[in-house]
Amino acid sequence: MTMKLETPAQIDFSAEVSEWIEAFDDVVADDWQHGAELLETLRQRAREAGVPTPSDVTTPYRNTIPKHDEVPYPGDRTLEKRVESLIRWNAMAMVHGQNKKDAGIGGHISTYSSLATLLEVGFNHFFRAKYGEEPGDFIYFQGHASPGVYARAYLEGRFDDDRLKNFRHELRDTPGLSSYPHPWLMPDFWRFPTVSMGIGPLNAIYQARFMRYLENRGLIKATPRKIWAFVGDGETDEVDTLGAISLGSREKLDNLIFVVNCNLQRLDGPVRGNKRIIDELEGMFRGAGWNVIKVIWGSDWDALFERDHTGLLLRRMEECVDGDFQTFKAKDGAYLREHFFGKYPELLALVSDMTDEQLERLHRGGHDPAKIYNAYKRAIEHKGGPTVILAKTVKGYGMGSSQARNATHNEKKLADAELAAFVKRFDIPIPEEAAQHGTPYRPAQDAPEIVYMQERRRELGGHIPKREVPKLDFTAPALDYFGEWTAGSNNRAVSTTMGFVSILRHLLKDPKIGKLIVPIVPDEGRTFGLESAIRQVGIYAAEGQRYTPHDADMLLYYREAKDGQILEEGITEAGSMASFTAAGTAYANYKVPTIPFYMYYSMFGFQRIGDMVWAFADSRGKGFLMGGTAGRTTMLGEGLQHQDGHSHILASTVPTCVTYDPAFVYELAVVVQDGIRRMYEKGEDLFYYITMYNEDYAMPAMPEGSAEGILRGIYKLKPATGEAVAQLFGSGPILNEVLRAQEILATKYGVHADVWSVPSYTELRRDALAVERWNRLHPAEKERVPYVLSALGEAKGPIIAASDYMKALPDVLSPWLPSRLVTLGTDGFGRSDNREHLRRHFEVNAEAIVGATLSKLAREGKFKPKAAQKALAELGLNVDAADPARA
Ligand SMILES: Cc1ncc(C[n+]2csc(CCOP(=O)(O)OP(=O)(O)O)c2C)c(N)n1
Ligand SMILES: [Mg+2]
Repeated sequence: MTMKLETPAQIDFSAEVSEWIEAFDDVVADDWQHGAELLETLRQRAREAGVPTPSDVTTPYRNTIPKHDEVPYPGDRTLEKRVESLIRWNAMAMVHGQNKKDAGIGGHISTYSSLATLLEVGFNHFFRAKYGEEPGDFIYFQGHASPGVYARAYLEGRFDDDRLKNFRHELRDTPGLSSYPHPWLMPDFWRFPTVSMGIGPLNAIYQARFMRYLENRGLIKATPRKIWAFVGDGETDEVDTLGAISLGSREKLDNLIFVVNCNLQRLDGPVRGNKRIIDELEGMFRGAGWNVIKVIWGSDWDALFERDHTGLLLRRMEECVDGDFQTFKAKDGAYLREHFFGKYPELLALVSDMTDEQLERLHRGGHDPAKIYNAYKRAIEHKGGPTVILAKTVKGYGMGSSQARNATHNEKKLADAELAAFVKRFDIPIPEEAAQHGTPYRPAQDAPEIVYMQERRRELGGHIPKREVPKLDFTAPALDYFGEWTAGSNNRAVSTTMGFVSILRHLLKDPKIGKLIVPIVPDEGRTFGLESAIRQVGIYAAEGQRYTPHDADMLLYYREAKDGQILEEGITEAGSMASFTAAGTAYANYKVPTIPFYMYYSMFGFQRIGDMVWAFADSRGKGFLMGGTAGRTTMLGEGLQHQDGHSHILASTVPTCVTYDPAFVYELAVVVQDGIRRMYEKGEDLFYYITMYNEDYAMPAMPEGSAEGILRGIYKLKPATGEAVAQLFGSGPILNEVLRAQEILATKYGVHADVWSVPSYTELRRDALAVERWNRLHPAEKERVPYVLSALGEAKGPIIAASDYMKALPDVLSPWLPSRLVTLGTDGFGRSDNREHLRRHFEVNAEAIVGATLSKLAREGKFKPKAAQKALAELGLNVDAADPARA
């Protein structure tokens, strides 16, 4: 039976509501966290009772931490302000001075000016450089705020004047300062490259997760260490920035703190002119389960809020969008009075006793150390998940007429009058003339403010940022350790992928280095046959396995464990790459030389996450990228999107990436062994890209003495049975087509050719370029010979190179093989079909290789042209087919 309810308007709840509120206030007055718990419990109860309780993801446009819950600021505000002013000046002077000297050299001043207080509170009170013997907090700085980080290091005495003067002058005679955070360029300073927007925050999330992984696997001690990521509000436009935030809450990463510098602007103008970015981000982060702390208004607003009993001030704030807030900061106090407070007489009255200057100086929360301190304190104390601090700031803060202007991002120089005003405002004791030239200023090391800042850092364990690489203490397994894989497969048809997985399992079992291996997969473990490894070492799961897997009664069940070793990332190549980055830099960041093997669909590697690979290289990352299901014609069936014929070309663009395209398991074993040796035993800053295939064939035993050739990029695999008049190059599974072509050429056409395996065109080219450079710079010395030429020696005749990649790959050798090289490759879009048809289509099968050899010999007068033409027909080559490069 349904009862007719009275409409709420007819019931007067007010007395009851007051009672509830009073009771709630009592609880909160005692402990706000109890209040939060009470509300949560009530909400839960309501849900059980069927009362709809959609919870808000956004809250009013005010600070999350109310004034009465703040703790007093523990630092010396005067000295800290002094230090901050000096840093502001030096950061600006550095950029300004450099652009005056060298117009167009660039740099940014407005970003740091918005970020300064947020960083300084961290440097003075939070960022720990050490936790006992363990490394300290990790800080991902906004990349283009680096002048401020340099300026602080300068005050700390870490850089001298010469170094500062070489900001963006890295190619001068004294060491420079790189434009942005680059461990490659400043390996003892920067840890994390961040300036490609979105990469810093994404890497920070996976770094936090990797830290837990190392703790849960017992490789490092658990510490209260935090990862701080300073992120631009414009930077949150990048999918990379927000795309993985749910991982933070899912994995309960309370070691992770994002600070979003909400200066409401990006490069061109407002981030959300017509909305409020802070509201948007609050909703997203809270929805994703993060603890959100908004730091919107500075302390001087508190008094206004207190005096405003009607809530009108908040209402006025919520009427404004970011475009308005930006305008208020770009204009003066009089404008704010008229256009913000002036809308309502009550608000005008509220500020009637304040001067325009006072109104102009009403700070935003991100410029108020007390507000920031309280937010940071709550963030580090928060348990059970990550925290984001949304701090409202002013871009170009203190930069006079540039402040909060749309164009402020690209401001490099201030006008003379503005410089004078800046120096005056921040009380920098240098003459006007010096100010105009951007002269840095550093008080003596015994000046009270310098003593103070140094003492704060001493207290927190030392200077930050700092990157240190521990002394090497690693012995790589020797090649005979891989004997099972260099011995061949005994005619059993296997793929290089299967070979690799068994090598990986062997490494995982190793009593010494096994625990350091970090297998990473983006939901492709089964594609690569990793089921047995999943059973062997388990999938990492911070909470263990809270369910009984349906296949629990099977041998190879889906095993998740708290100390599981495999990082099963799900379908996120970007996330997997971020894990690869954390693991590949752990040798420096955690002093634990983990060896990541990231196995993925080669097509979804370099072309998908290329910028992250670049940052990985910049970070001096080590490890193995294993591009599986590679090769445009070897990956059958899947078609255009999956068939990779260019990852080796993309990989070749990364200076520290060593690439190999092994045809046989023994080649792969040799490469993996040498990779571990070079990266971890010798300490070379390299990483490896190795392609793996899913085509099964018998793996031969390693020919005696071929290791050097494999590693350098070429060796003779199968000499001709008669006198060779041509040379055939192959790599990956296409090498089998080359071997078949050798056979056809000899038996059908009486043409003898040597077969060469070329596991790395890229390494051969790099060697040849280096040799050539040396020759160019030493014209009076005996000429050196590139490895590819010395390996070829007297080998005669044209060279036909067939590849499962674009022709551009073998073509990298053409400068050294003039008029000899004919390249067959897989330019063009892939197709769904089987290997036989794909190789015919792309003209990389044995028949096409034979045809190309005869054709080239004919052109050289060594084979009858008509006979060559006839042979093409016999071989079934369709000479009128459309060019696959464009088909
Ligand atoms: C991937 C990428 N795209 C573009 C840029 C160029 N860029 C550098 S800073 C910037 C604006 C940044 O705005 P925001 O994140 O809000 O930082 P703010 O300077 O305002 O603190 C842009 C577009 C870049 N560095 N990386
Ligand atoms: Mg911004």
